[in-house]
Amino acid sequence: MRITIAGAGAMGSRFGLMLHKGGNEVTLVDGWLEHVTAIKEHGLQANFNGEEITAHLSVELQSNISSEEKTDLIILFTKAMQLDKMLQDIKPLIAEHTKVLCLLNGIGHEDIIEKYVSKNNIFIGNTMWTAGLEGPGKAKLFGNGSVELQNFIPGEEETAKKLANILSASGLNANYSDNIHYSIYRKACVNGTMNGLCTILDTNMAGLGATKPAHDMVVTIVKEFAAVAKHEEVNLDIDEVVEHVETCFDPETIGLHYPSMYQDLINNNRLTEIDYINGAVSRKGKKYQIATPYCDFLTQLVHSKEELLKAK
Ligand code: NAD
Ligand code: AOT
Repeated sequence: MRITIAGAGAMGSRFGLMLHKGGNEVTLVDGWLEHVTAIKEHGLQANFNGEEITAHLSVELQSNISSEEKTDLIILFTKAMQLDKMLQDIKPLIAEHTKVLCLLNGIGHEDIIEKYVSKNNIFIGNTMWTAGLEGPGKAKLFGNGSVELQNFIPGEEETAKKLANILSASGLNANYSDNIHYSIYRKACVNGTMNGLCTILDTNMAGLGATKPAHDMVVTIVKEFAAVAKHEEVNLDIDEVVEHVETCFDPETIGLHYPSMYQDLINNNRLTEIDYINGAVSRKGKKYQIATPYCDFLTQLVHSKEELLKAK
């Protein structure tokens, strides 16, 4: 299967590497020149569960995509604010049969994807895998994860199940979901609590979980997400979601992970996805006349920190 990873940073590298090891013909596409050059020259290097490995993957700069290279499956793994430009740049890869799977964190990416891809070819989901980059061409990958995905419109269930099987055959532990909007909101609650709070408090998930106010903050934020989701006919089970979020505190599993927002702002001085997570809930709250004070405040705090650090 010809698979293109559109956005080959930390997560794109993980998925690209695992799908390549699983025997697929994988091409990484990215806009970061130093990263693309490093992979071209030395292969994708990774510390993969403690072992140093190198994978010689095909890689292209997104501004160099030509119209002859149609692909079977595109997995989108940009940061949310890079998604529209990526889709514009990879238009030549999209044939009539090309499936597009979006696994970004955050809510509402389908509004952008629909501008470039016919609805029957769009698949949406989320992932509990994690990843980090140590520098251009070098990924750090540890722990376990899973993927949930579904067809965007009815009628493509069998294809969605096949896609899940393709990912699972490479160890990505993917499952078809019959209620992906629930699953996306449930994962957004993980990011809506961990990402902003760890970034502001300068800690990893285990560190946040070890503080006394963590539980109350998690409950309050999850309730805000749930109130907004309810307006979209997604009825989150608040207690279950809080429990799910709090499993991430465990230092024996993924508690030592610094969320991608922390990696962006604190490690790399980059702008964050806050507007697509807590900021999205704040905007929806205003539209639906639901108060979301913790999401509003956390969004403002992260934006202030972006300004103070002159993030780009
Ligand atoms: P990433 O920032 O590592 O990669 C996204 C893009 O940014 C790539 O094009 C990459 O090349 C570029 N980039 C990365 N570091 C850069 C740097 N220092 N300078 C210039 N460009 C750079 O993003 P990611 O962490 O792989 O996340 C992709 C999506 O997956 C996001 O929506 C994220 O929220 C989500 N996600 C991330 C994780 C995680 O553990 N990292 C887990 C689950 C979901
Ligand atoms: C994460 N992390 O989603 C993944 O870093 O943005 C991120 C992210 C799975 C479980 C817990 C946190």
